[in-house]
Amino acid sequence: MEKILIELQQAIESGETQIAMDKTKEALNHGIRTEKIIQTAINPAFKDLGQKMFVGEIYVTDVLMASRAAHAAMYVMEPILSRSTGTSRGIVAIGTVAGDLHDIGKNLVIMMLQGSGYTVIDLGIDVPTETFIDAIRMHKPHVLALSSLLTTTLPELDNIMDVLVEQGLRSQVKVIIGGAPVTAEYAGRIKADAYADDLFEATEAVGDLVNNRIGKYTI
Ligand code: B1M
Repeated sequence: MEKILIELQQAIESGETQIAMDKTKEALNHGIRTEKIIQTAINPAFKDLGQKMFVGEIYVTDVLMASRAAHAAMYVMEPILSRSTGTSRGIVAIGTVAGDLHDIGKNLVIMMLQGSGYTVIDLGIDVPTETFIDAIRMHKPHVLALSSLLTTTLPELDNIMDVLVEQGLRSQVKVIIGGAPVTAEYAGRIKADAYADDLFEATEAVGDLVNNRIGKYTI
């Protein structure tokens, strides 16, 4: 079983889309759970790629190929992760902040939220603040979920919080933030309502926010 996950990780890292899809199907057919596939193959693949990218061993194009392969693996898991439970438990508007093109983690969070019964409005990547504001006015989400993967785009989170206050919208929506450089401390500093480290924590936190509960990941 572990061999399939190692092969899946290798296929993602080398950007082999078809093999990534085949290995994901094989893993699921062997009864390996989606959580294990994400934690044991997808996450380590990008940890490794990140390190190689950092030292200049690989290039952005290599990482783009790997991202395509990861999305292909996620596509295979999507029907399971996003299996709806019927009526909506709440509305979540989500996007990656302006200047940031990373969406693999955001897309995993979306699948998990949908699978947990939330209606998700995906605003995409490189989302300008005005688009988040328009989405709040138009869709009246219970939760605004903001993803940032770059230290250079972290200030966008703070900026969005300020604009929410300026526009008189802060009390109408709960805000959760996440992404590799985001910390609970930072979430507290910008007065977000919750912070999550991964898709599982994000889903638990959204449940707490929608139900006005204080939870493990609420601030
Ligand atoms: Co980029 N990149 N990248 N990159 N890239 C990082 C983030 C980096 C750490 C790599 C490195 O140098 N070691 C580094 C950032 C350094 C920093 O800011 N401190 C970096 C850089 C520098 C860059 C460029 C500037 C490179 C360049 O052009 N020279 C450039 C910037 C482009 C831009 O955004 N403007 C760039 C580009 C890219 C690609 C386009 C090639 C590609 C993204 C493709 C895509 O997303 N479609 C890419 C990738 C893939 C990475 C790494 C290797 C992997 C990120 C990833 O997808 N991880 C990354 C290194 C790393 O993280 N180790 C890196 C897998 C994913 C499942 O995890 O996204 O962390 P993650 O999501 C998790 C959690 O963070 C959390 O849950 C998710 C699932 O568990 N989470 C949330 C995420 N959002 C959440 C929201 C929530 C809650 C939880 O609530 C709202």
